[in-house]
Amino acid sequence: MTAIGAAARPAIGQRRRFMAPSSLADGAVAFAATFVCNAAFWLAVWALGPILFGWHSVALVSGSMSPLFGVGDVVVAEPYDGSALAPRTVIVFHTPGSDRLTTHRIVSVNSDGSYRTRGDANAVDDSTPVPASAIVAVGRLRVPFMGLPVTWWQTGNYPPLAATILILVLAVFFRGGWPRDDGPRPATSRPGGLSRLARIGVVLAVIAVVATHFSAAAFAATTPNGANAWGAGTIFPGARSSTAHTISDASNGGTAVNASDPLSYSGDTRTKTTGNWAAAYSSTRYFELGYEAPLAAGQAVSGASFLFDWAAATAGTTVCFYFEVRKASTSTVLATYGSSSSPVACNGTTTLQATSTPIPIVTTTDIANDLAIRVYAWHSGAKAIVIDRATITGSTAYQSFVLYEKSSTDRSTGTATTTPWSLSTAEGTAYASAANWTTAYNSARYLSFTFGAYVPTGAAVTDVTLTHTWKGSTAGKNFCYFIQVYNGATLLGAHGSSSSPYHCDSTAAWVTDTISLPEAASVANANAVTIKLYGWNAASGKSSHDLLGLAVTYSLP
Ligand SMILES: [Ca+2]
Ligand SMILES: [Ca+2]
Repeated sequence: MTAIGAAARPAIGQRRRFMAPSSLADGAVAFAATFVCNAAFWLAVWALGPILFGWHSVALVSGSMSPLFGVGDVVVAEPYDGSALAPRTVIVFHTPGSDRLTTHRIVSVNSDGSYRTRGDANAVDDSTPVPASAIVAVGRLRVPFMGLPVTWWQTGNYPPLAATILILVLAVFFRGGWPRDDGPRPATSRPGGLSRLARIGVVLAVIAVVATHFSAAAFAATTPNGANAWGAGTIFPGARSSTAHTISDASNGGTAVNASDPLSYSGDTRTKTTGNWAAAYSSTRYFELGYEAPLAAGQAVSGASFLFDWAAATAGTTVCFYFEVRKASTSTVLATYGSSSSPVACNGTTTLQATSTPIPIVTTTDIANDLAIRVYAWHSGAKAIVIDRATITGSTAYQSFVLYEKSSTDRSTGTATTTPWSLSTAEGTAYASAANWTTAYNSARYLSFTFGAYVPTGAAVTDVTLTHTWKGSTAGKNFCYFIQVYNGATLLGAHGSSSSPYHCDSTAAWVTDTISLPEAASVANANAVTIKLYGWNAASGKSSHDLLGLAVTYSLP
């Protein structure tokens, strides 16, 4: 081995193949080369060694997990044993609809046991839930840079790959210092060590393995997908819920009265009037809607639009608006349509004006299932506005859909008032029958509730369940009811009867009934459920209905 600082001046007339540098430079070269060799060796051990024990080494070829994991990093992952995983765990899983694998982080656990995932750098969750059966491994260790040769190889980026190979070869070659011919050289660089030539051969062999076999085996099957939406594909079994927004109230025994959600349908003479707005735009005055989440996750959405029908409440004034699309769960602004200086529309009359504004930010059902719309309006007369409809429409590969509100917050005055849609949640804001019930069953007295259509064409429907939270008017006096289930005018089934009510309760406290509706377990029926509720009240009082939800369990291969 050429000792550092041991270079001797060659005899006069002796030719030298290499120009001998100074001792200091010679030592620097040896140090740098040794450092590169050792760093490469130990990184390789950490990145590849676990494979010998059945673990996985995953080269990241996208930045979807940055900043913690960068392109070219290797994630060393332990084989998945099927146990329950907690949010924030990094997992390697089969990409839905693809033979590729993805490395992303668990965001939450779905009710059906599947996992919602997201790349750390992505703004939204992955569109398709990940079932446990699709999980390959659980990330345990990050090894920086070791996957870079693979990413270069796979992306055809050969210059840095060639440069890296050259650097490694030179590092091995110069690891013992600057080569000289100033004396007899030992056969090995050190006792028991490899010759430089042999070490170069080893490095080239390792690189060849990494670039070919490694990318084809250990890494090729683990190519992450940086995208967060995989488009339409398998719909995993699961229950998706919606609530009734259409109410027809015949509790008085006469003509049924439309008592539907004022914000869900246009031209139905049912509107919501806000408070008084300011004459100019104010960032603290808005009307915000949160929407229900009735769609199966993981589907691509096209043609999403916000339908907003409104008018000034006072003649001779002008009202303008623009809006933000927000992620309901975090209130993060996803996109803004229009602005205070360039409104989406202005209306100078008290005649309802319909607007339909495309919201292309809604590209997946995951986004659609977590939506809020914040409408900023201003009114030249600082008066109220009237809203006839505020819904979202769109399409998946299987169907078109309409999203209805879950609740609305009116902050037109600068002070917020939140009003849940009465039937959307069981929180005490309830729908009360328009009239007092009679003390005995009367076939002309009923409430009718109709649900939206959200089950994809072709789905296998395995369960339909109605959840009904209700109470009577007076403690000590029974309120009784039974229901009939319709598809349009077609009676599908009944639960209870006038002689054998489905449920009677005299506590005047909230009661929740969970009613299985096997007669509605088809796509056609589940998409057209109307519940007709016949009631009678020993106190001759009203009834209150706090939640009327329909959960449909289905899957689609
Ligand atoms: Ca309306
Ligand atoms: Ca309620």
